[in-house]
Amino acid sequence: MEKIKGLIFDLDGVIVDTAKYHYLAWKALALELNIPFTERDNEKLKGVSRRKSFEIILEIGNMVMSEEEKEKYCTKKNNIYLEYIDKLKEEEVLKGVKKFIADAREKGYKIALGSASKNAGLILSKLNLTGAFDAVIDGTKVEKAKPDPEVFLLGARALGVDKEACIVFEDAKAGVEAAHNGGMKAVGIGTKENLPNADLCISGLENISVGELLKQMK
Ligand code: B16
Ligand code: MG
Repeated sequence: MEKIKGLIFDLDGVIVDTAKYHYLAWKALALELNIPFTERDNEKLKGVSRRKSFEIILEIGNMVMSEEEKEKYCTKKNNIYLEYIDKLKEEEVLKGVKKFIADAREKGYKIALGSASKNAGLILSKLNLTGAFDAVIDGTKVEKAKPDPEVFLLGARALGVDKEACIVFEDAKAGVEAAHNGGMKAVGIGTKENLPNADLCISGLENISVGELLKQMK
């Protein structure tokens, strides 16, 4: 493995558990549309863009909608989601994340965010994490959704690091695939069962250093 110089982190499920707020917002919308939508269905939306998420929900309900209507509902969902994000607290940063990133940065690694969310900037600022990243690539900067590697390739470029010298931290299957499609290794945050293709799976960033992690990946 080439010497790793850049670390690229997904947001939802890696830095903070915003999936529960996405769920509550989609659930409210699904209820309005009379579509049965469970927490299990919500798993399918992880790492997936807002529009694609809504299309998956419409599929569950066997519903068809015009592009214009879809847009209207996506905006509605986002407004509900933003009410939750408004109340987001710094304490909600997942355990070990701040220390892991600060230590890695001190050791000279470049740090980027690679998220599908168009709200990533707002979320980072709510969590007091804006300054922790050398580059932030989010849903406002990409055209193609994961598993396309665009978000991570732009991340590597923004860090000024070769893509082969970057590793990605991801909690979603589509994200692991996106990393691999970009020629990068992926650390799965979760279980091997849920992320069978990840190069290494860990439960979270607590109690592990970047050095230890890279050793385990060899
Ligand atoms: P927004 P990630 C993703 O974030 C979420 O996992 C996914 O559920 C959400 O639909 C997507 O962001 C878009 O979010 O509606 O805020 O633009 O995991 O790529 O950090
Ligand atoms: Mg995620």
